[in-house]
Amino acid sequence: GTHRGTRETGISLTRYLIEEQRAGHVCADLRLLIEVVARACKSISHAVSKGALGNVLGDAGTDNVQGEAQKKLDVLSNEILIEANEWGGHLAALASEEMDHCQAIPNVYPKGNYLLLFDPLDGSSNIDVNISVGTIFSVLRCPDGVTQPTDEHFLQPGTAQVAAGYTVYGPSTVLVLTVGHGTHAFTLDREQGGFVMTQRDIRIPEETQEFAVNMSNMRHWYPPMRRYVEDLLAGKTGPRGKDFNMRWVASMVADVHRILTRGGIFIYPRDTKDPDKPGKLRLMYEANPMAFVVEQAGGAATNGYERLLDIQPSKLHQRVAVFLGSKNEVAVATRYHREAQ
Ligand code: AHM
Ligand code: MG
Repeated sequence: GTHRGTRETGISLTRYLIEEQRAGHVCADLRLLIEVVARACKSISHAVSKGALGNVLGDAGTDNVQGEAQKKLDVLSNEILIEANEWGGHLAALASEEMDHCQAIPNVYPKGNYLLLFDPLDGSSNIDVNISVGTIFSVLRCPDGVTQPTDEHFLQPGTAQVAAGYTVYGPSTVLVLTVGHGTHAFTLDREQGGFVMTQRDIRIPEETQEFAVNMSNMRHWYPPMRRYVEDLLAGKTGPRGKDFNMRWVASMVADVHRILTRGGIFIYPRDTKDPDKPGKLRLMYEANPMAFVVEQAGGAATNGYERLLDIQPSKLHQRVAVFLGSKNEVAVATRYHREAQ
């Protein structure tokens, strides 16, 4: 066969990970962990794509820890990820947006050195209308000497992530991954049953004329956020001197995937509707993994004031404001906020 250079696409996820191990970027355990997450995402992709035929649409009839109604597919995806990961020997514990506390690995299985966090099915309000949803995941190291990890051992800043990514279940299923050496995309080949690299070293354009935000919340926004978006809407003759287009899927994975592909800024700000909540999205399951992926693709991610990855979490289910995507546009949005301080 022909020899493929390591810079090419078309290689399997397995081969990419083995090459990363040879380069000293991942160890064998982390490689296996990522393979297991990818396998679980493949199962979730199958379940999602069956739709009404799989009897998986609709509500599960339960609430999660944040008091949100769970969809059947939220619960199923959570179970698939736990079942796939608990026996492999690479994890010390896992934590999910859908569970109150982290879950230790049962004693019948060997324990590994990593902590896995995930949002099993993000954007699940979109399931019943057949619009893209996704899985988001983040991997941390279990602190040295800790054999029974609890929630507090997960409270590490995003800079401590050793791997992160998401899988978007759209017209095709695409896994986007970083282990801290660039961001790469792998498309699920349904005939072969494996992920194949389709984009290597994704770069987010630094400039953009596209923003993503739920505009219906505008009246609840704080002044700097309102001023920033008003200036975007003012277009060519306004202070920004260019026209902006808007997109909002209401699935973070789909919105971030678009930004990774062609640039843009994704925003979920803090607002006055619920002044006690510092935003809607969760730092550990959504913001940090996406921030890692975006930074590794040359983009930026802040909470309007500081870099997301630098935030020291104080709670597992902590919420945060999110501004991420094209570097220069995130800098502008962050400047509006800092200047109003
Ligand atoms: P979820 O984790 O409960 O699915 O909520 C997160 C989702 C994001 O995917 C998306 O960006 C956002 O919620 C949409 O919120 P809204 O419905 O307020 O526009
Ligand atoms: Mg979510």
